[in-house]
Order: sequence, then structure tokens, then C-alpha cells
Amino acid sequence: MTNLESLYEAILKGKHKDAVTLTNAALEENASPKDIIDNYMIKAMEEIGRKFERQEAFVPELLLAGRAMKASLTILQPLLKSSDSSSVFAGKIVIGTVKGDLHDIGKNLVASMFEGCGFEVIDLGIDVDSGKFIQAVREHNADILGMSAMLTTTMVYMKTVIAALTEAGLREKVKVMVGGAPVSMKFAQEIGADSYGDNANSAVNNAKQWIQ
Ligand code: B1M
Repeated sequence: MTNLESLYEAILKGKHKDAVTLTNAALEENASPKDIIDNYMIKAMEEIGRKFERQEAFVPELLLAGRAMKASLTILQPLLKSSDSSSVFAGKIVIGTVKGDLHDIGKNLVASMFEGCGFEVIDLGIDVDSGKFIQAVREHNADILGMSAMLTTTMVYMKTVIAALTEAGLREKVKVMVGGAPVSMKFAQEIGADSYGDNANSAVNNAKQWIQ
């Protein structure tokens, strides 16, 4: 098995120490951070999700896989910043995972990619309510508001935030981008968002069109 295949297994099995060792080993073999993340780490998270659906894995296994993924990302995120970065300031984004939702791995990746591409990122974390989003957009005079959701039960809260933005008189001042596994372009349009990101790359590419 190659180091990258072993890394996939380590994340799937939630072995965070092995995941760190194997991430470093893959980097020493000149694997690119983007290849490691997209083709091995995210694939492992998708597989643990499928196991969860089939009731072959349960919440503790999801937690362990998440911890292993985060441990590897700690090594890779700074490299994403340096390898893909343009030093030009591209704009300011306030980002967070919406109220009721504790998933932050995808949101963190999106935030890192924005940072790597020259954006100033204000990351509000997880379980963020509309008041916090609005306060941050106003305080930082943000160009973009980014919301992430991983649950079908929490994605609907994005619509609440957009309504609150309108109420606060900020809707015309900020572009709204939404993303997360259950979110689609159709859903984004239905709730009145300006854009949808399928993954971290497309999120940043879509946002760049607004800024230039
Ligand atoms: Co949960 N979980 N989880 N989970 N979890 C999912 C999402 C699920 C699909 C698993 C499954 O059933 N197959 C399912 C949701 C079902 C649904 O709603 N349809 C689920 C469930 C049910 C739950 C709980 C309810 C389980 C329970 O307690 N019974 C519970 C809910 C807790 C809560 O939030 N209130 C729960 C808890 C957890 C853990 C805490 C254990 C853990 C999260 C750890 C963490 O994030 N710190 C966890 C995990 C790890 C997962 C899976 C396995 C992996 C998620 C992940 O990190 N993926 C997930 C299964 C899956 O996704 N297939 C699952 C990797 C990540 C890089 O991808 O987040 O999609 P993703 O991000 C991508 C894109 O979506 C996009 O770019 C990212 C990078 O490419 N993107 C954006 C994301 N945000 C964006 C924003 C943008 C643009 C693009 O613009 C702003």
C-alpha cells in the first residue's frame, strides 16, 4: 500500500497519529496538498459517511475520522496558503457553519482556500446564528457572507440569515455564498443566495468574479 492509500485507511479508521505521520510521509514524496486532500482525505470522509448510512459506523467513528482529518489538515492548510496564494488582497469574507450545525471540516477548508487566494477571512466557527453573521458583516464591512451547512435540517436556516440581512439593510451590500453537502445551486437560488460552492476551489473561483 502507498503512503497515500494508507492515509486514506488511517482517516477512515480514525487513527489520527498515523494520519499525521502518513501526511508528512506523502509530502516528503512530493505529493501535492490538494491531491492529498481531494483524492484521499475527502474520499475517506465520504466513505465513513456511507458506512454511517449503512449503519456499519456510528457517531464515535465519525468523530474519530473527523479528528484524524483535522490532524492532517493542520499540516496541509498552511501549505495551501503558501502554494496557492496570491499576495494581492482580494476581498473580505465572513464565514461560518449555520446555527444547529457542528460540522466544520469543509467550512475550514473553504476558509483556508479563501485565505490562500488573498482574501481576508473572518471565521465565526460553528453553530452561528443570524445575529452573529449580521454583526460580523457590519463590523468588518464584508464583501461576502459565506454559510456552510451539512444537515438537511440546518441548511434551511440559511434562508433565515438572508431574510435577516435584508431586514438589517445589508443585503445589497454583501454577496451571499452557500455550500455544504446537502446544498445545491437550485437550493441556493430558491433561498436568494448569490452563489453556491460545490467545493473549496469552486467557491473561491465564484467569489473572485465578484471582486475583480
Ligand atoms: Co455528521 N452527518 N452528523 N458528523 N457527518 C453527515 C453530514 C451525514 C451526511 C452522514 C450520513 O448520514 N451519511 C449526515 C447528514 C444527513 C443529512 O442531513 N442528510 C450526518 C449526521 C446525520 C450527523 C448527526 C445528526 C449524527 C447524530 O448525532 N446522530 C450529527 C449532527 C451534529 C450537528 O451538527 N448538530 C453529526 C455529527 C458529526 C460529527 C460531529 C461526529 C462529525 C463532524 C466533525 C467536524 O466537522 N468537526 C461528522 C462527520 C465527520 C460527518 C461526515 C462523515 C463527514 C463530513 C466531512 O467532514 N466531510 C458526513 C458524511 C459526508 O459528508 N459524506 C456527515 C469532508 C468535508 C471536506 O466535506 O463538509 O462536504 P464537506 O465540505 C466540502 C463541500 O461541501 C464544500 O467544500 C468543502 C470542501 O470541498 N463546502 C462549501 C462546504 N461548506 C461550504 C461553504 C461554501 C462553499 C462550499 O461557501 C460558503
